[in-house]
Amino acid sequence: MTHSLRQTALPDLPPHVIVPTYDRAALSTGIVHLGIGAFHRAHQAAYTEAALQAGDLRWGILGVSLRSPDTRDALHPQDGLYTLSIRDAKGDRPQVIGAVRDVVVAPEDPCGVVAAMANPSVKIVSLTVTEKGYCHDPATGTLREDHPDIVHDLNQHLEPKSAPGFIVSALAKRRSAGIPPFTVLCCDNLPANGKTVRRVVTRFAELLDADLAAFIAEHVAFPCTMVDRIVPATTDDDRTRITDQLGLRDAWPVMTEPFTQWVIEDHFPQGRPDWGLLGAEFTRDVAPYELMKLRLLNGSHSCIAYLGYLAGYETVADTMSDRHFARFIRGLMDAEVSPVLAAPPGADVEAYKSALIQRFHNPALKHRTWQIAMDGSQKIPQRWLGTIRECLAKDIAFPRLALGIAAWMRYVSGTDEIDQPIDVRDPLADKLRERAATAENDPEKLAYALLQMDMIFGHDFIKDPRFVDAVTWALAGLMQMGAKNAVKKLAADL
Ligand code: CS2
Repeated sequence: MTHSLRQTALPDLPPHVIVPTYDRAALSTGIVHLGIGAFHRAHQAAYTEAALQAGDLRWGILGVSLRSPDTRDALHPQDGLYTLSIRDAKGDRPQVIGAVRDVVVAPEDPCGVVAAMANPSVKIVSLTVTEKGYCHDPATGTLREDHPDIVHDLNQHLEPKSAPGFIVSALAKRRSAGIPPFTVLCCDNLPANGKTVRRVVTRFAELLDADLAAFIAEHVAFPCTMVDRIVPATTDDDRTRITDQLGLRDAWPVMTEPFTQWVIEDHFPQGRPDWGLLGAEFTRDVAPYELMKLRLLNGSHSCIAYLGYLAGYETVADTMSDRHFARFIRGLMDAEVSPVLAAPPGADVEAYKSALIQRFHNPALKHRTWQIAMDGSQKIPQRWLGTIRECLAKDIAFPRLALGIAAWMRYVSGTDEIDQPIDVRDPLADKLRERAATAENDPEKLAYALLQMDMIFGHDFIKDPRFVDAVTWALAGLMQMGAKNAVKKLAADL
């Protein structure tokens, strides 16, 4: 029988596997991380691991799952250890990460989570709760005061459910105990993520207690970040392969690519780990890095997700191996995104785009189009609409982005091109499907029905006939000829 990965088994691992060499028993918890999914474990935890390896043991991580017990159930028996495997065509490069001291499940003990966040050793509360976890309106970036979790948390603020609820409750507890506030570090793909979270959190606090809100506005740091690493969901094949390589069973290893980037606004009044040891970059202004990443990487990803899914491709790499798709995506970057992108000073945008195309081709990553297609209503504004708004202002055509929106519309209608149901995961899925159903497969009606979703599109786009026409035209073409042919047609006009 294969034994499980755990602290006492580390000496049994093959020598090529990198393992924590610091004294894990001496770690203190300096970071509480909300939303301990695969992305955190492949990104921020790996940067923190480098600081721990260098001997700064103040930065152990307490992981919090806001919903499911799965990660805790997998990692708890493993003493928090898991394998991070960097994969490309050459194979796996496994490293066992020791930074996560423990994982707790918030709904099982919300007061316990608040208490842990209020512990004086905690200097940073970081978050990867996905776009929808902030309970905000994606078009405006403001708190949705009618969100059921927010309504709950305002009534029962000592036992919260939402990320803003936990942060405010823990900050209130620290304030009344005279403990300085932690830094709130958002690591999600939101526009101006630190500013957005500050807005959401202070508004939530304002609804509870005006003094507390003023305190947060004055004393809590919310640095902006740009995070980048492609991390597909772990598959059973990954589990089996890693267990074979380790000779120990890892219930939840995480797969990722060689590339990693983290650009951070350096504002941490309570200190931070030396994430620069793994190459994190510190800057005063994250905004241009974030725009470049959200619009080029994530914007392309979402096009690949909807169009690739409809074309019958399972993964990003499969989609990109269709040369028409590869040309289409490069065309999207060159002709629609780049011309309106304010790039970071000194950035080589051409090299960045070429590297992205290469990353998307990584055959070792089984990054499902369906995974990226999730939660489109929360992603579209920052990935596509900013670019389109600027294209409209400069009279630049955006047929590929219009086709991306059309594919999203088709996707959220819930039926694919061969009449099979689509498992649409989105907080607005029901609303989107209901609206789509009223359109009876008429492209004009469908475009109009969905563009009226002001939570996504705001109020301006629907009034601009250039936008409405471009999307309607793309949708009509998509419905008539299918995703593969629609992409092929646009791939030809570079
Ligand atoms: C992806 C991102 O699932 C998605 O929406 O676009 O998770 C993407 O892989 C990361 O942002 C890469 O840094």
